Amino acid sequence: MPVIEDLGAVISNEGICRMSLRRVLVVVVSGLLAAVFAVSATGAAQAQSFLDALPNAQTTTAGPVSVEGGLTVSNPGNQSARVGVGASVRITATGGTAPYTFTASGLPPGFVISSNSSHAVVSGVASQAGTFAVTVNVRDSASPQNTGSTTFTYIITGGPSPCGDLIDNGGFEYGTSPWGWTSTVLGNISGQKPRTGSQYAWLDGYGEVHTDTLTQTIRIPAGCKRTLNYYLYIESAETTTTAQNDTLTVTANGTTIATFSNLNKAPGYALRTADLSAFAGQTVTLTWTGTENASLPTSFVIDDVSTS
Ligand SMILES: [Ca+2]
Ligand SMILES: [Ca+2]
Repeated sequence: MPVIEDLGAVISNEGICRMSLRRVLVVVVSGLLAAVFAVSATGAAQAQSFLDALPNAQTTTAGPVSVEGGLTVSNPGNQSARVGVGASVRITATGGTAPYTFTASGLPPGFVISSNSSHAVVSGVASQAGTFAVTVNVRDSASPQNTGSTTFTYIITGGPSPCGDLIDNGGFEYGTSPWGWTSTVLGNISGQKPRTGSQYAWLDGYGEVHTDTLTQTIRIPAGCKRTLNYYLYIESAETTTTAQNDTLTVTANGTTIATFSNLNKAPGYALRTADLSAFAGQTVTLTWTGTENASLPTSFVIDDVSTS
């Protein structure tokens, strides 16, 4: 019987194979044909009794891959992902009659199944930690229709996302580590005010030729599109409305991501942001460089640095 030979090639797990085209239930044990019953309520009960009577009880459990009419569904194995981080896995159907229709149940919150005629993708950004038993069902285009399914476990782990705030000590309240800075930039310096807490970074403000720097090196995980946030207060004695005599340049690994000057002076701290998405997967040194000319001081005051 060529049909059964075909089945023997695709079944590696014990269980019941429903062959709707042939109208029989085939019981396979250890990959070998063990019994055949009619497709009916009576036949199914007989098949179950047959399996229950086998000495090894586990043979009554169907395997992770079901087969009907030669339709098989790939099993991707158990999956894992983190809350807040995108993940995806592909499920493929073979045999039967394409195109196929896929549905899923038991997906982790935040995940969906999408499919084309030959395969499906379970993907999303998990919103909840836990262990989720996922079942993917597939129907083919035969008449009568064949169905198959596969099950796997999705383990979602919580905790802080690796895409969270990558800046350490962004408010400068916990000493100076891991910041790099030129002399007298960091601390509770008389003459300016912190935005929060008691510490901040103060670049320049001398009214003479002078350069101050502030740096921190961060590691941006692959796939994490981050934005750099910081609060900047620019105070200047410069009165020109056209000349950038004193400047602040912000760089990421030497690439300029923001520039300011005495022309941007304004009362109070203002939130500034810069796109770091191009640096995903890299170790990035962020540098604020303040440069003054020979007269009329400009202060660049920074507090509450973060990434989001
Ligand atoms: Ca602070
Ligand atoms: Ca100046």
